Amino acid sequence: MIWMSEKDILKRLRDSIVNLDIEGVKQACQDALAQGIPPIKAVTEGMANGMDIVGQKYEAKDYYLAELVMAGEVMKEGMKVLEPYLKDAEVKRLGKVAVGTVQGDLHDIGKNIFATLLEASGFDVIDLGANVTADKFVEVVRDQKPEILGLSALLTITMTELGNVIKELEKADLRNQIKVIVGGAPLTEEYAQKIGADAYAPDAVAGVNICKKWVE
Ligand code: B1M
Repeated sequence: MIWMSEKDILKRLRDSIVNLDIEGVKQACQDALAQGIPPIKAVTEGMANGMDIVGQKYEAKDYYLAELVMAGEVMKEGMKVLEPYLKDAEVKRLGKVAVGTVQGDLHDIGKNIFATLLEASGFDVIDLGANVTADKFVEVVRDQKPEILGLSALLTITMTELGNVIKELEKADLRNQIKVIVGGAPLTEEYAQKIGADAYAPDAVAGVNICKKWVE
């Protein structure tokens, strides 16, 4: 590989997402690893920036749903290259976290990154996927007794579902047994407080740090 600066590789990662270029993203991820760029940086300062641009293009009607779908696939292919390097460490086990994207919401890329980083940090992760009902979250908290529940929502219309899950945990008398952390682009600290979550994570790294503090 021809030597490229970190800035150039991060730009290539971003652009290959924007250009919906699967081969390009895989190659750029491999080049990032070969050049010693931390894989999390390749995600957050490379590919995720591309996703933001895709989102802006979608709003501006330059891109349509097909391109959103494709961008999701391209980012997942990039993640496949990086994931083994995000989770290589043999680390002390820290506890159990159940994670999922709430009902009505199919966005799972940010939630998947959060889950991967949790595993890399030593948590056992129960990944419930996307479009998860409040009943399912309650059932898992009751039966599998994770210490932490991580809820993701990417749409303004599904944000309200976060509060609903917390209410259902209260109704089931389980709320005081678990810490609830919420994340996703439309959320804010204030919103998280309003719905009674224990924490809001602006990004996956911050989320994992909060979880680590809770179990320390
Ligand atoms: Co959609 N989508 N999408 N989409 N999509 C957004 C979210 C949108 C902002 C695009 C836009 O208009 N600019 C917009 C939402 C507007 C709004 O509600 N405010 C939107 C829309 C409108 C829609 C549809 C309604 C489109 C339609 O059908 N007409 C539809 C809804 C489907 C549904 O869910 N019911 C839809 C569908 C899709 C696809 C399925 C095609 C695809 C998702 C594929 C997938 O996830 N498997 C998709 C995509 C790719 C996007 C964008 C472009 C990228 C999302 C993404 O993966 N970002 C997005 C625009 C954007 O976000 N800029 C958009 C990268 C990812 C790393 O970031 O998920 O934010 P993110 O995760 C971050 C943090 O938020 C945080 O950590 C991550 C980084 O460290 N985080 C957590 C997230 N969850 C966390 C949980 C935690 C901790 C941290 O603890 C529990």
